[in-house]
Amino acid sequence: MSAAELREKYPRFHGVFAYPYMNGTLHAGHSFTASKVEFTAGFARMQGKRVLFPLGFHCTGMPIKACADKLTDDVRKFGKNFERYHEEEGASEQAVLPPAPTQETKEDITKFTSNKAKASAKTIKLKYQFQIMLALGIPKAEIHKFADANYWLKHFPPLVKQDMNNFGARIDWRRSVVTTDANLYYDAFVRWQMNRLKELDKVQYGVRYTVYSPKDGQPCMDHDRTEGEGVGPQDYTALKIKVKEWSLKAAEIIHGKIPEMANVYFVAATLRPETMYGQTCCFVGPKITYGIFKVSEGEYYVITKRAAWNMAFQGTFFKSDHFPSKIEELPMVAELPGSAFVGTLAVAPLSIHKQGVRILPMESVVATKGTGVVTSVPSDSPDDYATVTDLAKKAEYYGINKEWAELEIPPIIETPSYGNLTAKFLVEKMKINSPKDAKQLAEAKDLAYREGYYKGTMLIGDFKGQPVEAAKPKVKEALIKTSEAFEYAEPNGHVVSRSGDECVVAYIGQWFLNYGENDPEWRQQVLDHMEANMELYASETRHGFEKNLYWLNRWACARTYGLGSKLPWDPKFLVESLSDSTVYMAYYAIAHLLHSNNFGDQPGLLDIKPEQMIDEVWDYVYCRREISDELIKQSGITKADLETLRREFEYWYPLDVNISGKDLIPNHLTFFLYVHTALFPREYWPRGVRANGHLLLNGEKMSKSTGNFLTLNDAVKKYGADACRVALADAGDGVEDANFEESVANQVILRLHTLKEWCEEVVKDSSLRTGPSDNFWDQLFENEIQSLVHEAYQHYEA
Ligand code: ANZ
Repeated sequence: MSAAELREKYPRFHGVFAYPYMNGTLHAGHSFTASKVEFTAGFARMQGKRVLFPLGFHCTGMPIKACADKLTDDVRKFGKNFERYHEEEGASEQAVLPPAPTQETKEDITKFTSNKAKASAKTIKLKYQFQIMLALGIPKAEIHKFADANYWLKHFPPLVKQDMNNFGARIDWRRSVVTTDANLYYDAFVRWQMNRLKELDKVQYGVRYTVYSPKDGQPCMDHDRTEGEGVGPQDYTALKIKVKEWSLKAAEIIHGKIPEMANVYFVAATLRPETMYGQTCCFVGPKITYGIFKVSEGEYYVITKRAAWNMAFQGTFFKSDHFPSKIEELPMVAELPGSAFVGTLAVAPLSIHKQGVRILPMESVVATKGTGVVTSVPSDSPDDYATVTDLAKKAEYYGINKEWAELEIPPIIETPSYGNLTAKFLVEKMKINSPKDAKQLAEAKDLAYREGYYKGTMLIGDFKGQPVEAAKPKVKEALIKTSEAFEYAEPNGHVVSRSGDECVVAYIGQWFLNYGENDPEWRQQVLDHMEANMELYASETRHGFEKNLYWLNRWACARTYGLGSKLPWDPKFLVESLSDSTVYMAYYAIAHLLHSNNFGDQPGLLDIKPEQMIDEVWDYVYCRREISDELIKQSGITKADLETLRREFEYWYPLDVNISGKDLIPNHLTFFLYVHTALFPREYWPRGVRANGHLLLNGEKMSKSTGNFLTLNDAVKKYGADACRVALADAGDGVEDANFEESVANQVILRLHTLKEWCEEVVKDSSLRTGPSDNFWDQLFENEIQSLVHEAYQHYEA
């Protein structure tokens, strides 16, 4: 009998929710998602289906390791039981700690949700990791054990299991596993995936700009961040404007710090290299502090420290195998305020003003953007036009020579709407009177940029006559070729890693999964499958996927820091947490045959050892690829056992539904579809995804720091499993936010209680009729019940 026939004859249901991360126990949000699988699984069982609802424990990635490392520091600093920590520093913090998910003794969590606690809790930041562990309800004497990352893997899974059991979930725990090389079977499974993806050219290597944490010494992707989700690298052209003659003040300060013969450059970050012909001066923020950094014996850059720190990871000061770890390692030779540079004469590449342009002050320079050095093109930048006009008008006030701000402004770009001096046109038309009109200037800048880029034609230079869109990259390339500029990138927003580090952009070699536009066939395959064969329950989910498939690009799939499985062909890297979690649902199908506990150190039903699970065995089980006798012999697994593994997989696959919060559509759920289509035969591609909204608690956002927070353990203790289940079922069904109302849970307790009492009374009531139930009223009753059953059925099916 074929697998399809078997599934037909013995219908089954396989549903999962994204396995939870083991740095804590489950909160009500997890439980909400879990309840969707739980209810679907329950319904499937009542329909007579065989049901698989498994749950694994995700341990891959940075957070556990980062917390463990912080605890190691805390123990070193304060002692094993933190006895050297001075209470008074933390006394006020203790008073408003968030609720304690693993604190077995605490019954009443309402005090944490009082408004008073909320208001003050907002301001609290727990400084040390051991304090956070205390807040999680870990007894003080136990906390030092968590300095060993592996201890987390032992500690949390049993608690999660207990909580889910108390909740009444019908999970098949024989299928459980912890990820990473803590379970060697799972480790082999991950290696197999990565090997096959590489063979299929879905995993590639390349050098690129990536948001990076200097402290962690590795890329910092969305999931590794506490701030700056979605922020990526912004590319600039860094233009080298060479100093010809220092201002008196600057000359004084740098005297003796830079060799006489060295070239010093003001490095300006620009997005519009094509306008460089029109530079008339170069701006610095007078109150911003700049550093002068040594690039080589004869070359120095004037930029902000922040920009230098980014450049440090892009090959400017250090090689990629010697990245610095502390900002003090930057080769800074002098530090001075922008005001000191005013009047300096410097040569701006491509500018028509060959004799040089002046460094001038601009109040609106942003210290945290680019290099803090802004080259001025008043023909095309409204900000620049407004500033030079103002400088010329109030030269005396600014302490500059008027003519420094009055260099000729040449036309650079012809545009249909604004003529050939776009900035002048817009500033005058919009009646912008001062460089301080920030809002209007931003609007003008946007108009100027768009008109110039899409409709402009070059009036000057080597690419005269060409559209700006075409000329821009060519000018950039030419400037880089002559070493008058180089590429510079920085995060286009503030990014903080989970380890608390301010991130930069690094230019580094990386392994990545080639999702997105660079493999259009792969992307189309996912789209087609989704449109034709998947149940997505809500149009928002479909749109979410479509949008993300269009947008999502290469994904860095390896890291150097954290927990995980090693990349088989480059073992200094670990597979990152979203990349080892794309097809684990297939692992559940056979997990119990391989091992009988989370760590895989007790054998499963087939008594196979992890090292026997060679890549070809996984191929045989999952991909309908045959295996040679020789390889069977090499693996040492019998043909019969191989067949058992395959049969088990082919019965439980394809997966019926993967349920998760909608925030996982842009990453986990999309990766899940991509990798399934790459590795498995079409018959085994997923059949459904259900995305749900975030769960609110009593109508407000759940958050540990505000105290509006409920763990599964708390909820079940407080209301009992049944009332919790009803309240979760009542919370909501769609993609919009759902709401767990504690008052509903309370009411349910009451109703269930009343119902129970009523049942007991009726059973006890000896005055009621006995005998066959066949008269008219019996039939009416029967009919009423049937129609309710029918109605319920339809709701479950929807
Ligand atoms: C030359 C130029 C010509 C520019 C032109 C614009 C128009 P966004 O889009 O906001 O990123 N800039 C660079 N660093 C800056 C800083 N720290 N503070 C203020 N302005 C800064 O803006 C990028 C542009 O803003 C850059 O491109 C630079 O001016 C300026 F017709 O360079 B431009």
